[in-house]
Parts: sequence; structure tokens; C-alpha cells
Amino acid sequence: MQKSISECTTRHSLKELSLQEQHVHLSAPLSGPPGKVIISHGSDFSYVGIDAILEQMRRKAMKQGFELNIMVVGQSGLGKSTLMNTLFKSKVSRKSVQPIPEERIPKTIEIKSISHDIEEKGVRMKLTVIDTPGFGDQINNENCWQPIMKFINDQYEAYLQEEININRKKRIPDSRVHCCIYFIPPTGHCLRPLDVEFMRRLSKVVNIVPVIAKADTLTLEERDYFKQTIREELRANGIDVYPQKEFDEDADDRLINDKIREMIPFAVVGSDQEYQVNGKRILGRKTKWGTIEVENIAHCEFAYLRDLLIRTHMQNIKDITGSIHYETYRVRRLNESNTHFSSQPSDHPPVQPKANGQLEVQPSAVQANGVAAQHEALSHEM
Ligand SMILES: Nc1nc2c(ncn2[C@@H]2O[C@H](COP(=O)(O)OP(=O)(O)O)[C@@H](O)[C@H]2O)c(=O)[nH]1
Ligand SMILES: [Mg+2]
Repeated sequence: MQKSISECTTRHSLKELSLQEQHVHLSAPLSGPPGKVIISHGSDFSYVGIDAILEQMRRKAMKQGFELNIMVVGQSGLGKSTLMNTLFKSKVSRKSVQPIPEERIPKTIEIKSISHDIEEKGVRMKLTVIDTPGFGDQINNENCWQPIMKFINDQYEAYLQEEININRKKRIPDSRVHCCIYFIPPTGHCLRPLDVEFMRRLSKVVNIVPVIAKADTLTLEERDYFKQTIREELRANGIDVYPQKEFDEDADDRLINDKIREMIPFAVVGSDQEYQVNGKRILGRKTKWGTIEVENIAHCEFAYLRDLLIRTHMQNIKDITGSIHYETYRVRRLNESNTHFSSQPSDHPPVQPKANGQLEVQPSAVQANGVAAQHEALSHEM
């Protein structure tokens, strides 16, 4: 599903269409109520009807629905669950429960996925939030990024196994993490070594969107200073967060994404409480000195984050996951298979990645779960 939607909605294809439209003389435009295409050709046989493809795509996309998998990472209590609830104005993520005493310092990071079907104006979306409670909560946080890296790679591996199966599903279930929201504590100083280490490693395998958590605890000056410091530190450490400069497709992209890059990390405030302000119901945090409206851009940058994830860049986030991050994993994985098999050529001929990027599966190589099942998941780390 992802491929067909992404192919259909790339700017290139739209541009090509509009170019062609200029050459096609339309004797009668498309008309009729939305959702129904009535094409009247009149007597002009030069009308081909290429423009109707947009309607076909729309109907197909509506039928299939959309899927987005968001992972949230950060220390307990930084407002991850609250922000996810704010994002979709529904209880998509469970609030932290007070841990029972013996569980106060968990030994491992437990990763939980919660899926919700959301519908708005007839468009269906399956949102999966992957919560990583306890990240960085231990006294020794060395290598605490590892379980998260493993989880991300496991999802790539599951997808790869489905792809190389001879009898593959019409729609491969996509559990790949499309975006990882990384919560930076609102210290106002600089990134901690843990933050740098996590983002440096993980930005190579997943789209990272850093946010400053609980930004209502900073003054405007502190917030601006902190944002600037973080941007400088990301640059100094060679950390490429989403939207990555090298994946801008054209000058239009660059223009839009440069504006986003200047605003990163978003200083967010979350709340799932509704209040009445000036006769309107708003999501906010009520304090003694007033109510912070989380969706008001004069108060915080939550709305920018939401727009990026859902309204403007959702398809691009998924495209980059598929064509860059997953692709890197896939190529590496299959190369490893090749190396492995070429050293033991007699038993299992390998899966061959062809120059055009497609897989050529040697039937004898495919076992119950595909050839690559014989290997441990590799660390997809450059
Ligand atoms: N001041 C402030 N508090 C917040 C914000 N978001 C969440 N909280 C509060 O912080 C506490 C922990 O939030 P929670 O979402 O459970 O954090 P999690 O452990 O990261 O999932 C709760 O009491 C929230 O009400 C925020 O943006 N600002
Ligand atoms: Mg939580």
C-alpha cells in the first residue's frame, strides 16, 4: 500500500500530470459531485482523461486508509503520553501509572505499541504509538539506546521477510517506525551526552523529530536560547534530524524544509484537558496565572509539530522510511546474506538484489520463512 500511495502522490507525478494537461485540450471539464467522476467528452477526441487519475488515486487512498507509526522516546514524566493524547485529541496512549515500588527502576526498557483507528471526514487512519517507558531512567544509561535500535531493526526485518516470501501478502503489514519523537528535558542548558548519543545513532536508521518537552517551564528567552543551542549542537555532532537536508527533492522542498529546520526542535506543551476560554473549548493547561492553549502558536509550538507529522509531511516521512532507512537496512541485510552464502555455496543459493533494486529470489533458497530467516537481526548501524 505504501508504495502505491507514495508513487501516486509524489510531486513529480503531479508535475508531469500538469504538464500533460497543458497539451490536452479539455472540451469539457470534470464535473459532478465529489467522489463521482462524470467525464463528458463532447465531440473533441483529443481529450484523453489523464486528469481523472487524481480522482482514481483519491478513491484508492480513501479505500485503503493511511497508516502511521510514531515512536516516542524520552525519560519518564517528560509528557510523552500526554503529548500523544494531545496530538490526536483522543486517548491514544495510556498515561504513566505510578510504578509499584519494586518496579521503580526497571531492568529493561519495555516497548509497548498501541494502535488506534481514527476517522476524520471519511478518511481513515491507523495510528500506532510506540511508547518506550523508562528510557534513560537508569543510573547507568550507557547503551540504553540499544533496545530501541533493536526494535526498529526488528520491524525492518519483519517487513523484509514478508517481501522476500514467494507467496507474499497483497499488502505487507507495515510495522516499521516512520518517525521517532525524541523528548529533550527542558533544562535550558544544552543537550546531555545521552541525548547526543541517542540521536547520533538513531538518526541513521529512523526519522528523528526532536522536541523540547514541557516547554511551559521555560521563559521565552530561555526557550529561544535553548532551541538555538540544540540546533548548534546537532550540527556540531553531525546529527541529521528530520527533515534531512540531503533528501530535499527540489528547490520547493528546500524552501519549505529550511523553514522547519530553523524551528527545530519544537518547544511543545501537551494536555488532554479541555477548558472553556472566551467561549471556545480548547486543550490547555490551567495555571494560577492563566491557561496555556496547547494549539495556540502564540503559546507553544505543538501545532507546528502536528502539522509536520500529519498535515504536511506524513507521506514524505513514510517515503523516507521506505526509500532510505528501510532500503539501507535491506541492501545491507541482503549483502550479508550473499556473503554468508557465497562462503557456503552448496546448500542455499542467495537472494540476489538486482541492479534495478528488485529482488530475484532463487526458489531453492526460500525456506518456510524466507532465506534471511537463518540470520540473527543485524545491527543496522553505520
Ligand atoms: N508542565 C507540563 N506538564 C506536563 C506537560 N505534559 C505532561 N505534563 C505532566 O507531566 C506528567 C507526566 O506526563 P506523562 O505524559 O505521563 O509523561 P510520560 O511518562 O513521558 O509519558 C503528568 O502529570 C502530566 O500532566 C507539559 O507540556 N507541561
Ligand atoms: Mg508514558
